[in-house]
Amino acid sequence: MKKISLIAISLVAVVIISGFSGCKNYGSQQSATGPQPPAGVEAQQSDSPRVTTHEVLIEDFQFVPATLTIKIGEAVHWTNKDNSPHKIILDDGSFESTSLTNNGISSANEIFKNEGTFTYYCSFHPSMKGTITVTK
Ligand SMILES: [Cu+2]
Repeated sequence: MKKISLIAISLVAVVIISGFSGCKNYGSQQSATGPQPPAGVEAQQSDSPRVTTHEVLIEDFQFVPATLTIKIGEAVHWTNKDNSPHKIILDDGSFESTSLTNNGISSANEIFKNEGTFTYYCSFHPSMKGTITVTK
């Protein structure tokens, strides 16, 4: 019994540690298999080798870049670099992140499945705004 719970605890620890170290490790592990992304796309940093992920940093109470154009099926990954927590909410209500804690530890990921212009803001600081345009 003790052994089983020890294994469970260490599994949880592995999940937490790999979560904290970001998605970059994932990408390097799976490079041997799966189709290669088309040349010229942005760095792969998502859970899936096939999803192109665009990075948005939250720095000095701003989204950097504040405007972004992506294609349907691509993901946006927000990383909080501020000491203050932030929380991303899409104006249309289709996505709401958790409260992203300080110092770049916490991040959020969203895959955009529909074409359109999506505006978002920080629920803690509504003057922080960003726009994602999704094209075919
Ligand atoms: Cu904020």
